[in-house]
Order: sequence, then structure tokens, then C-alpha cells
Amino acid sequence: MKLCEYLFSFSLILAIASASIKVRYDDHAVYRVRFENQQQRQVLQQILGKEEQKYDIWYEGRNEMHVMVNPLEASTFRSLAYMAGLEVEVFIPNVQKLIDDEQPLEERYNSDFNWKRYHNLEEIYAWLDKILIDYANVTEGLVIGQSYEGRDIRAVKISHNTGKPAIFIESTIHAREWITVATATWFINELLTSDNSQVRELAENYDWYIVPVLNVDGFVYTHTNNRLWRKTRQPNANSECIGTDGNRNFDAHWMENGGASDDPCEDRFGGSAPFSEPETKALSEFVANIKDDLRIYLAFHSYSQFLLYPYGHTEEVSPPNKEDLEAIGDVFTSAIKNLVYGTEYKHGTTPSLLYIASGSSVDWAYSEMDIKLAYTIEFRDTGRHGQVLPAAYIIPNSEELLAGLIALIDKAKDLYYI
Ligand code: 0X9
Ligand code: ZN
Ligand code: ZN
Repeated sequence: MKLCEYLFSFSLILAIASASIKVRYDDHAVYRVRFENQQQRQVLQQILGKEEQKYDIWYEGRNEMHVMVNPLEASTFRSLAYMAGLEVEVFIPNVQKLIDDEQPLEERYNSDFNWKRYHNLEEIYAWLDKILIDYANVTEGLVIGQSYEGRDIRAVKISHNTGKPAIFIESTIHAREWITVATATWFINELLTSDNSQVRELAENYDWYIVPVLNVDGFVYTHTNNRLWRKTRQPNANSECIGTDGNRNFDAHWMENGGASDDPCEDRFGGSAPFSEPETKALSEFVANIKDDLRIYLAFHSYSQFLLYPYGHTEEVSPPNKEDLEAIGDVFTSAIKNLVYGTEYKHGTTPSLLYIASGSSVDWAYSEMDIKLAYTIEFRDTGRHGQVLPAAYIIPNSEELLAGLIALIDKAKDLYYI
């Protein structure tokens, strides 16, 4: 065999091997289940039982849940729901089809870095290298630490004369939330290249710290093995199941009030201890070092179009500056609504709109780091595409974030937070 033939068959074998390990979601449907009261919600939870191969909860709100159902379970699921009197609707008939169509055909073999398609970690890091060179005088590349699998977790600092009030953006703690990193990189690019006066103000009056991909291992895994992976990739003792929910792993009311799972096989597993994950530990140490400069902490997530503020771990107590958090939420959401897309965001605490979440990064930043403006932003959409938002929505979503942030920061200034 000639060398080129050998290389060809070798790459073919690799392609086949990697194709065969990629999880497929043929005929997996996502159902929207509505409930009118807590009793119905409990019935649904009983039907779903432990989240294993059969079901994957994509969204859990106050009045509805979105559940991806394995085709082998579909008829059982539908009849159980029917018997329980739950209103069930197919939201997404075939998740694999959505995954196959996520990237536009004409972009698939385009090697440029742009916001018309989603990129993998290698492409994102190569782009970061490029902007660090192209905008060397206002950017600084930072490595906040290493992941479990040994990858660098990178941050970019954008600063026109350091010593300004600082804003921190954490993105992609949940691996499958691809719209978060696409939006984070778009926003970095905007800060560096836009000549819009409002954007220039944002860029030049603040020090920005942006971590585009926190959960690097999980993110790589969503590209190579399973598009819908959420957690980190560190194995768990005495369990076959891998990974922890990074957003339940912070040392802030960790594992309290049922706001996380103690089962390593579940998507909201809180980990073996606070900061058991190298990724959350690295982030916490990095933030702790700069906390005195930080005025605002933002965590990018998807989906559901929410701006969430603390506390996540309880509904019993309100944060001391709740009125301000709320007032800033008002302007953020109306700025987005006023754009041509007319997209509606809701704002409130996590339990008021979703569920109790303990050990989250935003609660930790707020309570433990004393950063008084701390928000989770849940991007588009509200479930029609859910976790697999087609790339055509990257730019609209990013424009909404920018408009929302301009309003948010403006109001924060009015209220003397900056
Ligand atoms: O559950 C989460 O971690 C976030 N939702 S997601 O669908 N992206 O997983 C919401 C977390 C917001 N809550 C707090 N920060 N407490
Ligand atoms: Zn998330
Ligand atoms: Zn309001």
C-alpha cells in the first residue's frame, strides 16, 4: 500500500470510528407537557421517574415541561400522560433532523470564522489567537486554569486602559448550549470592531473579562460524541455515569433545598463536593482574585428567554437589592422587545420562573463574592428548537444581547452600581 492510500484508509477508519460513537437521536421527539397545578406536575415527575435512557428534560418551567422521549417509550409516555389528564403536544418531532439541519449547508465546508454557523473549540481558540494579535493593544489572553481532560480554559480581557469598573461574562458552563459561545464571541468581536457610539462606550469605559467556553471538555464532547451533553467530563466514584452539572457545583448553598441532584447519572448532579470540578474551581479562583473590580457578573445559558437574578437556592428570602435587580431587568427586557424581532424575555428569580437551583455560579458571585449585579441570561428560543437552535439565529440572538446589555449597564449607572 502506498503511503497516501494508507493515510486514506486510516482516515476512513477514523471517520467510521468517530461516526459510530456519535449518539443519534432519530425519531426522538420533544413533547411539551402543560400542567395547571403542582399535583399535575408531581404526576408528570412520577411518570418520568429517574432520568435515564428514556427521557431527557429539556426545560422545566412553572407551567410546562419539555421532555425528549426515546421512540421506544413514546407510546407508553403518551398513554401515561393521557391517563393522568396532562395536555401533551409534540414540539419537535425528530431531534436528529434538527441536529442535522443546525448548520446551514452552504457553510458546512467554509473554514472562515463567522457567525453563520457554530464552531468547535479548536476554531474558537484559533480565532481568539487571531484577535489577540489583531487587537493586541486592547486585549489580553488569559488562561484561568485547566479542565479535567487537561484543556486550557481561556479568557479574554478587553481593556482600554485598565482600572475601569469590570464586567465578567461566563459562557458555556453547560456544554450543549452552543448559542452561548456563538453569542459571546460575536459580542467580543463587536466590542473590538464596532463604531457604533453606544458600543464604543461599552468597550472603552469598562474592563471586560469574558470566558467564552468554561466547560471545554463537555463542549468538545458535544461536537465529537453527543450533541446534547450538558455536564463536565470528570468520572464519578462508584458510578458508571460521568460528569457534574457545573452550575450546581459552586460553594453557595451547595445541594440545599433539593436544588440539585445527588445522583451522578442525572443532568443536575451537584458533584461530590463544592468545586469538585476543576473548571468551577478555576473559575472561582480567578473571579475571587478580581472580585473587587467586578460590578456585574453575567452567566450565559439557553434556552427560555429569561433574565434571572438571585437567589436561586430559595424562594423564602429575597436578595437585599431585589428592587434594583428587578428595575434593571425591566429595561433589559424592554430593550430587547423594542428591536425589530420583538422577542419577549421575562425576568425574575430562578425559582419564580423555573425551579430551585442551588450551588449556581451567579448565586455564588452574588453572595460570596459580593457582586451586587449578577444575572443568568437564558437565550433563545422558547422551545421550538430548544437546545438545537439553528445557526441562522446566532446574529439575531446576539443583537438582542447587545441591546439588552446596553440598557442594563445604563440603568446600573443610574442606580450607582457603576
Ligand atoms: O438550571 C440551570 O442551571 C439554568 N438553566 S439551564 O436550562 N441553562 O440549565 C438556570 C440557572 C439559573 N439559576 C441560578 N443562577 N440560580
Ligand atoms: Zn444552562
Ligand atoms: Zn419587572
